[in-house]
Amino acid sequence: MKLKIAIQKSGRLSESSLKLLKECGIEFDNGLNKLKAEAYNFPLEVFFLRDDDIPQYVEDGVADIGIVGENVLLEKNRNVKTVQRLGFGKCRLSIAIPKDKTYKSAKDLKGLRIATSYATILSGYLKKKKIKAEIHEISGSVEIAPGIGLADAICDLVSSGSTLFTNGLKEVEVILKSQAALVSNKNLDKEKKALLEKLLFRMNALRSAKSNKYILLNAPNNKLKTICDILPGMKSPTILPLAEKGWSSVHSVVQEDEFWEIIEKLKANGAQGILVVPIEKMIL
Ligand code: PRT
Ligand code: ZN
Repeated sequence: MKLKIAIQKSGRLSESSLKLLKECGIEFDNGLNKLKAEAYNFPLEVFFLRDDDIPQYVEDGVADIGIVGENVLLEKNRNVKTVQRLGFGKCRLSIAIPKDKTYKSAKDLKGLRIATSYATILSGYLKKKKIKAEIHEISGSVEIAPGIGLADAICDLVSSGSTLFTNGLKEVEVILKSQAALVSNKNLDKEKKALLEKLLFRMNALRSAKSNKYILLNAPNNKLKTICDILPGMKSPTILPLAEKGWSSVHSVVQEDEFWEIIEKLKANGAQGILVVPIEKMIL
Protein backbone atom coordinates (compact mmCIF):
# COMPACT_ATOMS: atom_id res chain seq x y z
CA MET A 1 0.00 0.00 0.00
CA LYS A 2 1.41 3.37 -1.05
CA LEU A 3 0.14 6.91 -0.80
CA LYS A 4 0.15 8.59 -4.21
CA ILE A 5 0.99 12.29 -4.42
CA ALA A 6 0.69 14.47 -7.53
CA ILE A 7 3.04 17.43 -7.86
CA GLN A 8 3.74 19.84 -10.71
CA LYS A 9 6.16 18.39 -13.22
CA SER A 10 7.87 21.59 -14.22
CA GLY A 11 6.87 25.08 -13.25
CA ARG A 12 6.74 27.51 -10.40
CA LEU A 13 5.59 24.99 -7.79
CA SER A 14 7.92 22.13 -8.73
CA GLU A 15 11.03 23.11 -6.83
CA SER A 16 9.25 23.99 -3.59
CA SER A 17 7.11 20.83 -3.76
CA LEU A 18 10.18 18.64 -4.17
CA LYS A 19 11.97 20.52 -1.41
CA LEU A 20 9.06 20.04 0.96
CA LEU A 21 9.04 16.27 0.43
CA LYS A 22 12.81 16.14 0.80
CA GLU A 23 12.70 18.10 4.04
CA CYS A 24 10.15 15.58 5.30
CA GLY A 25 12.94 13.04 4.89
CA ILE A 26 11.43 11.41 1.80
CA GLU A 27 13.96 10.37 -0.82
CA PHE A 28 13.24 9.52 -4.43
CA ASP A 29 14.75 9.79 -7.83
CA ASN A 30 13.29 12.68 -9.79
CA GLY A 31 15.17 12.38 -13.05
CA LEU A 32 14.01 14.50 -15.98
CA ASN A 33 11.09 13.30 -18.10
CA LYS A 34 9.88 10.95 -15.43
CA LEU A 35 6.17 10.48 -15.01
CA LYS A 36 6.38 8.89 -11.60
CA ALA A 37 8.85 7.89 -8.95
CA GLU A 38 8.75 5.70 -5.87
CA ALA A 39 10.21 6.87 -2.60
CA TYR A 40 12.92 4.63 -1.16
CA ASN A 41 12.15 5.23 2.48
CA PHE A 42 8.43 6.07 2.74
CA PRO A 43 5.39 4.33 1.20
CA LEU A 44 4.89 7.16 -1.27
CA GLU A 45 4.58 7.28 -5.03
CA VAL A 46 5.12 10.66 -6.69
CA PHE A 47 3.37 11.59 -9.94
CA PHE A 48 4.72 14.50 -11.97
CA LEU A 49 1.85 16.27 -13.74
CA ARG A 50 0.69 19.57 -15.22
CA ASP A 51 -0.74 21.64 -12.41
CA ASP A 52 -4.11 22.05 -14.19
CA ASP A 53 -4.67 18.28 -14.14
CA ILE A 54 -3.92 17.78 -10.44
CA PRO A 55 -7.40 18.60 -8.99
CA GLN A 56 -9.08 16.10 -11.30
CA TYR A 57 -6.55 13.34 -10.68
CA VAL A 58 -7.04 13.78 -6.94
CA GLU A 59 -10.84 13.85 -7.24
CA ASP A 60 -10.78 10.66 -9.33
CA GLY A 61 -8.41 8.97 -6.90
CA VAL A 62 -5.68 8.42 -9.51
CA ALA A 63 -3.62 10.35 -6.97
CA ASP A 64 -4.58 10.38 -3.28
CA ILE A 65 -3.16 13.81 -2.52
CA GLY A 66 -1.63 16.66 -4.48
CA ILE A 67 0.10 20.00 -4.29
CA VAL A 68 -1.51 22.73 -6.36
CA GLY A 69 -2.19 26.48 -6.33
CA GLU A 70 -5.47 27.58 -4.75
CA ASN A 71 -6.09 29.57 -7.93
CA VAL A 72 -6.13 26.34 -9.97
CA LEU A 73 -8.25 24.59 -7.34
CA LEU A 74 -10.92 27.26 -7.42
CA GLU A 75 -10.88 27.52 -11.18
CA LYS A 76 -11.20 23.76 -11.71
CA ASN A 77 -13.80 23.51 -8.95
CA ARG A 78 -13.22 19.81 -8.28
CA ASN A 79 -14.52 17.91 -5.31
CA VAL A 80 -11.32 17.63 -3.25
CA LYS A 81 -10.43 18.55 0.29
CA THR A 82 -7.87 21.24 1.14
CA VAL A 83 -5.74 19.77 3.90
CA GLN A 84 -3.23 22.51 4.43
CA ARG A 85 -1.95 25.73 2.91
CA LEU A 86 1.76 25.45 2.29
CA GLY A 87 3.07 29.01 2.32
CA PHE A 88 4.80 28.98 -1.09
CA GLY A 89 3.69 29.85 -4.64
CA LYS A 90 2.09 33.00 -3.31
CA CYS A 91 0.42 35.24 -5.87
CA ARG A 92 -2.81 37.11 -6.49
CA LEU A 93 -5.36 36.96 -9.25
CA SER A 94 -5.98 40.53 -10.34
CA ILE A 95 -7.72 42.63 -12.91
CA ALA A 96 -5.49 45.05 -14.79
CA ILE A 97 -6.17 47.71 -17.40
CA PRO A 98 -3.95 49.91 -19.63
CA LYS A 99 -2.16 52.33 -17.34
CA ASP A 100 -3.44 55.48 -19.04
CA LYS A 101 -7.12 54.54 -18.51
CA THR A 102 -8.92 56.10 -15.56
CA TYR A 103 -10.38 53.80 -12.94
CA LYS A 104 -12.40 54.56 -9.84
CA SER A 105 -14.25 51.41 -8.89
CA ALA A 106 -15.23 47.95 -10.13
CA LYS A 107 -18.20 49.60 -11.89
CA ASP A 108 -15.72 50.87 -14.47
CA LEU A 109 -15.31 47.29 -15.67
CA LYS A 110 -18.85 47.35 -17.05
CA GLY A 111 -19.00 46.43 -20.73
CA LEU A 112 -15.27 45.75 -21.02
CA ARG A 113 -13.78 42.73 -22.76
CA ILE A 114 -11.62 40.99 -20.15
CA ALA A 115 -9.07 38.39 -21.28
CA THR A 116 -8.27 35.62 -18.81
CA SER A 117 -7.39 31.97 -18.25
CA TYR A 118 -9.53 32.10 -15.12
CA ALA A 119 -13.02 32.36 -16.58
CA THR A 120 -14.76 30.55 -13.70
CA ILE A 121 -13.28 32.68 -10.93
CA LEU A 122 -13.69 35.87 -12.92
CA SER A 123 -17.33 35.22 -13.80
CA GLY A 124 -18.04 34.46 -10.13
CA TYR A 125 -16.46 37.75 -9.16
CA LEU A 126 -18.37 39.77 -11.77
CA LYS A 127 -21.63 38.11 -10.80
CA LYS A 128 -21.08 38.90 -7.12
CA LYS A 129 -20.37 42.53 -7.99
CA LYS A 130 -23.34 42.59 -10.41
CA ILE A 131 -21.15 43.78 -13.26
CA LYS A 132 -21.83 42.80 -16.85
CA ALA A 133 -18.59 42.38 -18.79
CA GLU A 134 -17.44 40.13 -21.59
CA ILE A 135 -15.05 37.33 -20.63
CA HIS A 136 -12.57 36.40 -23.30
CA GLU A 137 -11.03 33.07 -22.36
CA ILE A 138 -7.46 32.50 -23.57
CA SER A 139 -4.93 30.00 -22.36
CA GLY A 140 -1.66 31.92 -22.24
CA SER A 141 0.12 35.26 -22.73
CA VAL A 142 -2.91 37.02 -21.32
CA GLU A 143 -0.91 40.16 -20.62
CA ILE A 144 -0.47 41.01 -24.29
CA ALA A 145 -4.21 40.93 -25.05
CA PRO A 146 -4.90 44.67 -24.51
CA GLY A 147 -1.81 45.66 -26.54
CA ILE A 148 -2.97 43.72 -29.60
CA GLY A 149 -6.55 44.92 -29.35
CA LEU A 150 -7.98 41.60 -28.20
CA ALA A 151 -9.29 42.93 -24.90
CA ASP A 152 -9.74 46.08 -22.80
CA ALA A 153 -8.57 44.49 -19.58
CA ILE A 154 -7.04 41.29 -18.26
CA CYS A 155 -7.50 39.06 -15.24
CA ASP A 156 -4.28 37.19 -14.50
CA LEU A 157 -1.88 36.07 -11.79
CA VAL A 158 0.50 38.67 -10.45
CA SER A 159 3.40 38.28 -8.10
CA SER A 160 6.03 41.03 -8.46
CA GLY A 161 3.92 43.08 -10.87
CA SER A 162 6.74 43.41 -13.39
CA THR A 163 4.85 41.59 -16.16
CA LEU A 164 1.99 44.10 -15.86
CA PHE A 165 4.46 46.97 -15.79
CA THR A 166 6.36 45.90 -18.92
CA ASN A 167 3.05 45.53 -20.76
CA GLY A 168 1.85 49.00 -19.83
CA LEU A 169 -0.87 47.72 -17.50
CA LYS A 170 -1.93 48.67 -13.97
CA GLU A 171 -3.52 46.43 -11.34
CA VAL A 172 -6.95 47.74 -10.35
CA GLU A 173 -8.66 44.90 -8.46
CA VAL A 174 -7.32 41.92 -6.53
CA ILE A 175 -9.93 39.20 -6.75
CA LEU A 176 -8.09 36.32 -5.07
CA LYS A 177 -5.01 35.77 -2.94
CA SER A 178 -3.49 32.39 -3.56
CA GLN A 179 -0.75 30.03 -2.41
CA ALA A 180 0.09 26.37 -2.87
CA ALA A 181 -2.05 23.93 -0.92
CA LEU A 182 -1.98 20.25 -0.08
CA VAL A 183 -5.24 18.66 -1.22
CA SER A 184 -6.61 15.21 -0.74
CA ASN A 185 -9.19 12.86 -2.18
CA LYS A 186 -12.30 12.86 -0.01
CA ASN A 187 -12.58 9.08 0.32
CA LEU A 188 -9.17 7.93 1.48
CA ASP A 189 -9.26 4.57 3.22
CA LYS A 190 -7.98 4.09 6.74
CA GLU A 191 -4.48 3.03 5.75
CA LYS A 192 -4.00 5.96 3.40
CA LYS A 193 -5.37 8.38 5.96
CA ALA A 194 -2.78 7.08 8.42
CA LEU A 195 -0.01 7.65 5.86
CA LEU A 196 -1.28 11.17 5.20
CA GLU A 197 -1.26 11.83 8.96
CA LYS A 198 2.32 10.66 9.11
CA LEU A 199 3.27 13.05 6.31
CA LEU A 200 1.37 15.92 7.94
CA PHE A 201 3.13 15.27 11.23
CA ARG A 202 6.46 15.77 9.47
CA MET A 203 5.25 18.88 7.63
CA ASN A 204 4.05 20.43 10.87
CA ALA A 205 7.36 19.70 12.59
CA LEU A 206 9.09 21.55 9.75
CA ARG A 207 6.71 24.45 9.90
CA SER A 208 7.11 24.93 13.65
CA ALA A 209 10.87 24.71 13.26
CA LYS A 210 10.86 27.40 10.60
CA SER A 211 8.90 29.87 12.68
CA ASN A 212 10.96 29.31 15.83
CA LYS A 213 14.58 29.92 16.83
CA TYR A 214 16.68 28.35 19.54
CA ILE A 215 18.19 30.99 21.78
CA LEU A 216 21.13 30.69 24.22
CA LEU A 217 22.34 33.46 26.51
CA ASN A 218 24.36 34.13 29.64
CA ALA A 219 22.84 35.94 32.58
CA PRO A 220 23.85 36.91 36.11
CA ASN A 221 22.00 34.70 38.59
CA ASN A 222 20.29 37.66 40.26
CA LYS A 223 18.60 38.47 36.89
CA LEU A 224 17.46 34.94 36.09
CA LYS A 225 13.89 35.39 37.27
CA THR A 226 13.31 38.51 35.12
CA ILE A 227 14.96 36.89 32.10
CA CYS A 228 12.95 33.68 32.41
CA ASP A 229 9.77 35.75 32.55
CA ILE A 230 10.69 37.42 29.25
CA LEU A 231 11.36 34.09 27.50
CA PRO A 232 8.24 32.21 26.42
CA GLY A 233 9.86 28.79 25.79
CA MET A 234 8.13 25.51 25.05
CA LYS A 235 7.75 24.55 28.70
CA SER A 236 10.22 26.58 30.70
CA PRO A 237 13.79 27.61 29.89
CA THR A 238 16.74 25.31 30.56
CA ILE A 239 19.19 26.84 33.04
CA LEU A 240 22.77 25.57 33.37
CA PRO A 241 25.46 26.98 35.65
CA LEU A 242 28.45 28.61 33.97
CA ALA A 243 32.04 27.93 35.13
CA GLU A 244 32.13 31.55 36.28
CA LYS A 245 30.46 31.86 39.65
CA GLY A 246 27.20 33.80 39.85
CA TRP A 247 26.39 33.27 36.16
CA SER A 248 24.12 30.88 34.26
CA SER A 249 23.44 29.88 30.69
CA VAL A 250 19.78 30.04 29.68
CA HIS A 251 18.34 28.09 26.70
CA SER A 252 14.91 28.54 25.19
CA VAL A 253 12.83 28.74 22.00
CA VAL A 254 11.37 31.97 20.66
CA GLN A 255 9.01 32.68 17.81
CA GLU A 256 10.37 34.50 14.81
CA ASP A 257 7.70 37.22 14.85
CA GLU A 258 8.34 38.31 18.43
CA PHE A 259 12.04 37.72 18.21
CA TRP A 260 13.54 41.25 18.06
CA GLU A 261 11.33 42.56 20.80
CA ILE A 262 12.41 39.75 23.10
CA ILE A 263 16.12 40.22 22.32
CA GLU A 264 15.88 43.93 23.19
CA LYS A 265 14.22 43.18 26.52
CA LEU A 266 16.76 40.47 27.31
CA LYS A 267 19.67 42.83 26.64
CA ALA A 268 18.10 45.58 28.70
CA ASN A 269 17.79 43.11 31.59
CA GLY A 270 21.40 42.00 31.69
CA ALA A 271 21.58 39.11 29.20
CA GLN A 272 24.95 38.73 27.46
CA GLY A 273 26.43 36.58 24.71
CA ILE A 274 23.08 35.94 23.08
CA LEU A 275 23.22 33.22 20.40
CA VAL A 276 20.36 32.46 18.05
CA VAL A 277 20.33 29.14 16.21
CA PRO A 278 17.94 27.80 13.55
CA ILE A 279 15.92 24.73 14.45
CA GLU A 280 15.70 21.93 11.89
CA LYS A 281 12.68 20.02 13.18
CA MET A 282 10.44 20.70 16.12
CA ILE A 283 8.12 18.11 17.66
CA LEU A 284 5.67 19.60 20.10
O1 PRT B 1 2.86 23.46 -17.19
P1 PRT B 1 1.89 23.70 -16.11
O2 PRT B 1 0.47 23.80 -16.57
O3 PRT B 1 2.08 22.73 -14.97
O4 PRT B 1 2.31 25.11 -15.46
P2 PRT B 1 1.68 26.57 -15.66
O5 PRT B 1 2.49 27.26 -16.69
O6 PRT B 1 0.20 26.52 -15.82
O7 PRT B 1 1.90 27.20 -14.23
P3 PRT B 1 3.15 27.97 -13.59
O8 PRT B 1 4.30 27.03 -13.37
O9 PRT B 1 3.42 29.25 -14.31
O10 PRT B 1 2.49 28.36 -12.18
C1 PRT B 1 2.11 27.37 -11.30
C2 PRT B 1 1.43 28.04 -10.11
O11 PRT B 1 2.35 28.93 -9.50
C3 PRT B 1 0.24 28.92 -10.42
O12 PRT B 1 -0.94 28.19 -10.62
C4 PRT B 1 0.17 29.79 -9.17
O13 PRT B 1 -0.50 29.09 -8.15
C5 PRT B 1 1.64 29.93 -8.77
N1 PRT B 1 2.21 31.26 -9.11
C6 PRT B 1 2.81 32.09 -8.22
C7 PRT B 1 2.25 31.86 -10.31
C8 PRT B 1 2.88 33.10 -10.14
N2 PRT B 1 3.23 33.20 -8.82
C9 PRT B 1 3.07 33.97 -11.28
N3 PRT B 1 3.61 35.06 -11.11
N4 PRT B 1 1.82 31.48 -11.54
C10 PRT B 1 2.03 32.27 -12.59
N5 PRT B 1 2.63 33.50 -12.52
C11 PRT B 1 2.80 34.24 -13.80
C12 PRT B 1 1.59 35.07 -14.20
O14 PRT B 1 0.65 34.28 -14.91
C13 PRT B 1 2.21 36.16 -15.08
O15 PRT B 1 2.43 35.69 -16.38
O16 PRT B 1 3.87 35.15 -13.73
C14 PRT B 1 3.54 36.35 -14.43
C15 PRT B 1 3.43 37.48 -13.44
O17 PRT B 1 4.53 37.53 -12.59
P4 PRT B 1 5.11 38.93 -12.09
O18 PRT B 1 6.16 38.57 -11.09
O19 PRT B 1 5.70 39.60 -13.28
O20 PRT B 1 3.99 39.71 -11.47
ZN1 ZN C 1 -0.94 25.02 -15.80
